[in-house]
Order: sequence, then structure tokens, then C-alpha cells
Amino acid sequence: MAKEFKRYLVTSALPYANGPVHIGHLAGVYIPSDIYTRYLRLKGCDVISVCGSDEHGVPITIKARKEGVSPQQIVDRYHELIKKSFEGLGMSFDIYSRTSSKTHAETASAFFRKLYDEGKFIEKTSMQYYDEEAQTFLADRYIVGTCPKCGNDRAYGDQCEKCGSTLSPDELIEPHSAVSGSIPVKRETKHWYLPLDQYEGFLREWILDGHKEWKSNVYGQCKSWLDGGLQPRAVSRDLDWGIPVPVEGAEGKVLYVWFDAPIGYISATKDLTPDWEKYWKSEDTKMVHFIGKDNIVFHCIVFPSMLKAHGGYILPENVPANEFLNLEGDKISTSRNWAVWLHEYLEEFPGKEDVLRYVLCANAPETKDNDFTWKDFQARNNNELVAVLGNFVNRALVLTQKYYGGTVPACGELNDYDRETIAEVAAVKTSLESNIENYRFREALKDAMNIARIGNKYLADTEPWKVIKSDPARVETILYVALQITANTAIAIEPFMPFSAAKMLRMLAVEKFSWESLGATDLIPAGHTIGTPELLFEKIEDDVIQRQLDKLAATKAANAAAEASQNVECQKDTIQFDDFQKMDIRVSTILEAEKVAKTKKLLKLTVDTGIDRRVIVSGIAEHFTPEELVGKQVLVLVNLAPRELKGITSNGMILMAEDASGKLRLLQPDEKTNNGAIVG
Ligand code: B3M
Ligand code: ZN
Repeated sequence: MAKEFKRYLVTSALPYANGPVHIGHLAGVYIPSDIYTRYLRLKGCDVISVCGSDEHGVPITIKARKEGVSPQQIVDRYHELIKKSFEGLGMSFDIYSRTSSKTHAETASAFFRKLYDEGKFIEKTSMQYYDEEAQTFLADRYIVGTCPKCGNDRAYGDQCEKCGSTLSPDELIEPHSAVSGSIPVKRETKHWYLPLDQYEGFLREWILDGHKEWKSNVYGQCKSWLDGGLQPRAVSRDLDWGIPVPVEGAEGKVLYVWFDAPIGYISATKDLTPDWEKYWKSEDTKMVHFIGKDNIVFHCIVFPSMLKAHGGYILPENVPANEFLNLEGDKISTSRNWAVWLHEYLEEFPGKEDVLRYVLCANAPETKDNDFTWKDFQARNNNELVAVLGNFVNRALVLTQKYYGGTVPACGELNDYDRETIAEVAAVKTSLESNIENYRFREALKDAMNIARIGNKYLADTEPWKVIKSDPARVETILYVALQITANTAIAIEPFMPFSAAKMLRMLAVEKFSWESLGATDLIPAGHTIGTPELLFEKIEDDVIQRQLDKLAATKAANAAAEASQNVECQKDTIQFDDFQKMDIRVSTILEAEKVAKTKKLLKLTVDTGIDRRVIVSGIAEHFTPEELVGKQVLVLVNLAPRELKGITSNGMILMAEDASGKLRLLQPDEKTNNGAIVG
């Protein structure tokens, strides 16, 4: 029997205030969280939803260093941007707080101090990486190197963004400082550790025995962490940005960001309500953490161990973490600007907030990574929102305007088909509620949309626009039923698409419907006058999508150029002008080209150098086909000593450029030039 709860505490992962929010964050965390919270509110539950900016941690200090500003300036900028863009998308947190707040500093310090005073930490001195140039210890993202798990050469000291592995600096291969680039040394330093290994028994019982109902991706990750053996985890860092460790002799040390951030949920609740303890300390509260998969260990292993060590707090009832969303087949990346940024979307698609909410819910990576494409965004808008939901609502309202001046007609005798349709709509509620309550939001969205699909089919099958001539009384019943289905649609879509639900209420001229009334067929009484019908959604044309694809293509090109400039070979030893003078380079034309038998790389070229026609063998067969070379003008080093290659004498060398990706490029005169022209 499912436990009854008196209230709900919904937390959403605190976004780092070192950049904007993107669609991966929304699909992974914030849209599911908002659907769940809105649903509970609609049902009249006592629910609070807390979130806020995560303003400490090395990513912020690195960005501040890069920009030559203070970390506070970074977090102030992005806290405002994130908060405003969440509001723009209808994220209905009860509070959006921040971990640089005074309440948070007090709460996190007191939390640490209690564990310290009760001897819950291990105090340990160890050798840690230190950058002698920058004179700073290298914690977390201050140190980079090669990931031992996947070979990514830009892995961080705490995490590999490519494979998602949690790492420690000592695991990195060829570690170097992200601050100065230098090779770090080891230096002794003292930190406090939470002995996670001592909580293994509690965690096994609480999760593996007590929460078998958790999503398999979450349960599985917890199990592998526990089976892998938990180690004591440092909860302090040598940094000058963060919450100072509240212990004598801890100058220059701050709380580790993953110790302080989850406590941010508590401090946000304190700022929200004086009744905060009712939510955090009563077993009648159901706490649910909405996070992405890379935060599972912190929310299922570390934070619960902290709460257990502190005592007096409840533990999360569920942590329905989503997997990752990719973009056009590539991992979303803040550093590579490979993302659809929420604030840019809101600027470029005004009035289409619900389209993004809809698509990101319909495509949510609930059990496996998924992909966002602009083509799919356009297709779902045009084929589902416009063609089904929008079309049904518009026809029901416009026909009511047209035939009855906007007054809801009386319902006559229902026939079997009417009753069947009404029963089908009523049946949606059970499935819709079960799917939301079990965090299956993609399925729940399908249920909500199913009501519109049923309504659309009902109108298509009953064809009131045809029947109106022969049986006007029948049409009154049809439109009465269609309007009740419209009202049910407005209720069911509210958690997912609140802007459209509100617009539908305006068009129906109804203040609100209760969630409990979902499934009823007397929601809008005969005689009620509806408002003016408007289009709920509009088609998105190809050119709009193409603009977004062009934007991403430009980003890809910029990244490739940046990548190339990062991989430039260093300059060779200096030569004298006379050395250069010895080389005789001529503009030439390739007359013939063919593959050299039994080789993968070689082409045999016949070249007109202006001096003569000669054969040159070139290792470019993997970059160019013979066909595409014939007729091309190229630069040839003609006075290179002849060489024998696979029995062919090669006289000279075609000059090429190799870019960062290893692709070879021909060097050609910018316009047709006579063969033999001297290059100097
Ligand atoms: N700031 C977000 C992330 O890892 C992290 C969440 C904290 S929730 C307490 O992307
Ligand atoms: Zn990796």
C-alpha cells in the first residue's frame, strides 16, 4: 500500500551560475519537475518547489579568471539570467534562491559545524596537486588531464564531461593546471572527509532494499556505487571562493561545492517559509529530487549520508533522474556553445514557450539519452500541436461562434458514439495521474494529448458542418460534447503547457477548472458564452528552422577553427633567406591522375609544370579522388631530388596544407595562372 503523505517538497538541481540554462537542463530536470509540481498544486496538495543558483565551485572561479572579473560578478550575471529565463518558460518554483545568500552561508556553516563537533568527519592531511605558478591548489576543475575511463584529454579533476565518470585528480593521466597550464606539484594540505564507507549499510538498506521502485537508471547507478565500495569524500577545498570552513585554523579553506549546494535546498526553504521544518523534518513529507544522471551520486549517496549524519532530516522518497539530451546528434556542451540556450529561444520564439515545453517533454531522456533536432521540433509543432490540439480546439470554438454566436448549446439525446467518446475521455484521467505520479512524463503527455486526439476524431466523425443543414438539433449535442472535451483538454495540458491552458480558459471564458473535475462532461453549462477563439499554435516554416540549423553550423565551424588554432604545430627552426631561395616552386596543372596499384595512399599524377610534363607520386589518395584532381592548378616543388615510389620515379612534390582535423587541402592560385609561374 503506497504511503500517504501530507505534503510534498520538490527540489530541482541548482544550476551552476556560470552560464545560461540550455535545453538539456530543461529536459533533464526542470520541465519534469515543473510538471510534477503543477500537477500536485492542481490536485490541491500542500507542495513547495525549491530551486536556486549554485554559486560556488571551481567552474565559476575559472570563468571569473578568464574574464578578469570577480566570481560574485559572474554569479550575479548568471543568477539573474537563469532566474529570468526560468520565469519566461513558466517554471513555477515557489522560490528561486541562490547559494551566495546569507541564509545559505549560515545554514551550510551550521550544518558542517554540527557534524564537525560530533566528530562525524575524518580530519586528514594529504598531498594534493598545487600550481606553483598560480600559487593555488588545484581542486576539481582546476586540474585537467586524460580520463582513465574514456581517454578524453580534457577531463576534469572531479568529473569527465565526455563519459560522465566521477574522477579524482589522482586518477587523471598527465594532469596539468587549468589555471596556468603548468605541470602541478604535490603539496601537503589538510581537509575534512565524510566517511561514506560508514554509511554503506544504511544506504544499502535504504536504497537497495527500501527503494526498489526507483527508476532503473538511478537504482542501477546507486547499486554500482555501493558495490564498488564507498570511500571517504573530502568536504572542503583550498579555494578562496565558497563558504569558509567554520573551524579554527581553516583559513583559505571552503566547503566543497557538493557539500554546500544540496544544503541550498534547505536554505531556500528557510527563505521561503517559517514552516520550513515541516517540510524537511516530518516523515509526512514526500521529498522528491529532480536531477540529471550526473548528479545521482550526490543526491542518492552523499547528501543522504550528510542528512543521516546530521540527524533530524527526512530523506528523498524518490530521485527520478533523467539521462542526457543531445543536440543534433552531438553532446550538448556549454564550453563548445553547442546548445539551444533558453534565453535565446525565448527571444527568438516569442509566444512559443509551450512548444519547447511540449517537445522537450515528448522527447525527454527519461530512461536513455535522447536527441533534440530542429526538424523534430518543427514536426511535433506542426503535426501534433497545430494539427491535433490546436485544430480541435479551434474548430470546437469557431463552430460554436458560427452557429450559436458563442453561446454553449443545450445537450440533446446522446447516441452510442457520444457516450463512447465521453467514456474514453473520462478514462484518460487514471492513466494520466498514474503516469505523472510515477514520473513517466512522456507517457503522461501522450495521455493529455489523447483527449484532444479523441476530440479531433469526434468532430471529424460527426461532421457538424455537414449535419447542420439536415439536423441542427444533433449539432447542438455534438458541439456541447466537443466543448466539454475542450474543457477537459485545458485541464489535462496545464501541467505541461500552462500558457496554452491559460489561453484556453480565456477563450472558454472560464476562470478555472479543478483537476478533480477532469473527466466530467458538464464542465461548461449550456447558455454559457465563450470568448473569442484564437489560434493556440501556428505552423513553423522551414526557413525558421533553417536559421537555427545555420546558427549551429556556424557554431560547429567556429569550434573547428578554434580546435585547429589550438592544434597548430610549433614553428620549425629558423632558416636563412638563401635556404628558401634554393626551392623552386611553380604553378602547375594536373593533367592525369590514377591510383597506384596495391597502395591505399598513393596517386600517380602527370603534371604540366610549364617547364615540362612530369610524373609525381603523391600520398593523397585518401583525401582526393583522381577525378577531382584532373585540371586543378597546384603548387609544385620542381627541384626536389627524384624518388622511387612503388617502382615509379616521382619528380617533385605537390604542396598541401593539413588542417587540425588532418584533412589535406590543395594550395591553388586564386585565379587561372600560366603553368611555370614562379612562387616566391
Ligand atoms: N550545480 C548542477 C550540475 O551538476 C549542480 C547541481 C547542484 S544540486 C544541489 O550541473
Ligand atoms: Zn571519460
